[in-house]
Amino acid sequence: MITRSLVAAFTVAALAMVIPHSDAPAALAPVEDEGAACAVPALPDAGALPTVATLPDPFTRLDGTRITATGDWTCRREEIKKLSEKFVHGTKPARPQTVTGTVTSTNITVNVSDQGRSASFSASVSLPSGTGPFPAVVVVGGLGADTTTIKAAGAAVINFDPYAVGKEGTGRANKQGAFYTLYGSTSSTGLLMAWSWGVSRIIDVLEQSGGTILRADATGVTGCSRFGKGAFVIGAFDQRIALTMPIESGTAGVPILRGVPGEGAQSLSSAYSEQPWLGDAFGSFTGSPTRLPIDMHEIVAMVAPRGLFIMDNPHIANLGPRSASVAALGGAEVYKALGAGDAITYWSDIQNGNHCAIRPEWTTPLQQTIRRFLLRTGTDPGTFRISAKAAGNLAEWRDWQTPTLTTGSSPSPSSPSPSNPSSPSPST
Ligand code: MCU
Repeated sequence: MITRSLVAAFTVAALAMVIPHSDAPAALAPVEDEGAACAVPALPDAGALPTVATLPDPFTRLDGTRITATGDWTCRREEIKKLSEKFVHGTKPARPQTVTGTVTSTNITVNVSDQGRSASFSASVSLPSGTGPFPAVVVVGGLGADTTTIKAAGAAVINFDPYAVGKEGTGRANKQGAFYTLYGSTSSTGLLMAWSWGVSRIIDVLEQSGGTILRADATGVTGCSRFGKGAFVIGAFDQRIALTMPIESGTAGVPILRGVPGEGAQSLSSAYSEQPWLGDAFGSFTGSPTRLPIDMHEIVAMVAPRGLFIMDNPHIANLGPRSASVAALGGAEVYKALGAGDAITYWSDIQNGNHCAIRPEWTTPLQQTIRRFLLRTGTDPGTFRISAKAAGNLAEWRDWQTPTLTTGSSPSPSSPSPSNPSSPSPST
């Protein structure tokens, strides 16, 4: 089956071959996965992985060569995506055979079917004042998101109940929710990726709706705690999402997996067994994250060059805020290499230590990132405001340096073409 995203990726590739990057049309529609057409080599076997104490080099391909051009990132990112699916999160299936639905000023419905199985879910909508169509922020799970500021900045709120797509409280062999209705209750895909799939289907419906109420090309996502883990994965795995804003996500969210044991954060085995958030395959790595050929700085990098605003809490060691700062700093190296160093913000410099509190320190950067990446009326640069209480040191975690990439694509068998970063460029 040739999926829509595959077709779109080929279209992007074909256009990019004839249109130099700088002249590419700004309005080229983003796709869920720009690298879907990349030829990714065979992934390593779980049993044959070397132990590597430091963070894997995001710029080194599976074949051992390093990328040299910005356009190479599309296919390197695809490798990271596949590694994450195999070892950490579980597979995100391509868009199902049928996606239909409706968008009104109060509600979005989504109907999906694939291979004879069908499911539906819905999300409520709350519009800001003014005249649409509006950009929208998907609020996952309703916890800790400053919806007053989001709406005051001019974005609608889509209240997404992730449990409709992937329920908590089930065993790994009995997963429930719309995702598992389609792909089976024994699917090895974890809840976070199921939630990601659900939000991607909401965006499919926004696209089909013609964007008269909510714009399909200006979607953000946020959520706190377990829903921050979700917001992170949702933003990483759909390149149509223009702004990703995880809050206090904790273990299995932003923090580097390799840093969690030393920091005394919620242990990997605790997070793995508390809920099936991560994929089943992660079960063999809870005691040995150093065997993983990937770490969360690369999930940060998957968001690049799109808007990313990571909010964290240095007052709760259980959340792994030091390890989260290392993930952000490591992922920011990819942002820098792509010329988008100011599209990422990490902010843990906050007073109130209550988990998922609405915080005054985040009001202004929240407004600024929404204006820049969703309304596209602002240019405020992102910033790193790391609390001294939980400041990680990237230098202790890496033995690679950040390359200076040439613009465009280097000749490489795994690069189909120069890619056109269809998400907003840092200067827009
Ligand atoms: C930080 O996210 C989780 C944490 O991983 C869990 O151990 C705890 O039970 O719940 C947190 C959360 O989602 O709080 C609302």
